[in-house]
Amino acid sequence: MVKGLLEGTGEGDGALEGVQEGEVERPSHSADQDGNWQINLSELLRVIQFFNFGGYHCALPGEVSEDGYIPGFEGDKSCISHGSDYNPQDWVISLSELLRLIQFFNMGGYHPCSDGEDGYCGGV
Ligand SMILES: [Ca+2]
Repeated sequence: MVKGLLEGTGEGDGALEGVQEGEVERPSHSADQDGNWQINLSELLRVIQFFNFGGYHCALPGEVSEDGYIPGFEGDKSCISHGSDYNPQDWVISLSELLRLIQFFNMGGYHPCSDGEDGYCGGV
């Protein structure tokens, strides 16, 4: 069965590269709560909140959260991490990670791009 799968996909490495470099439909940024490909002030302030709290964690069922996360490092971390937490992904929003989002805010928008350090590029 494994042999059949390998033969079916042809060159394994090529298939993987295709997925990484192709036009992958990327969902909007976690910080972009209304999904309009723009970071507005309230969305930016939310991530500044995570920054100020020294981390964030997943909101569990029953916990009230506008975006599925709760400020503060201590807590559940079984959900998908926030899009602003990528360098490194450590449940802490560093200053450089925050500045990245401020860049999107200042540029009036962002879009998916494979060249972006976080999978996005600034600008509409
Ligand atoms: Ca981080």
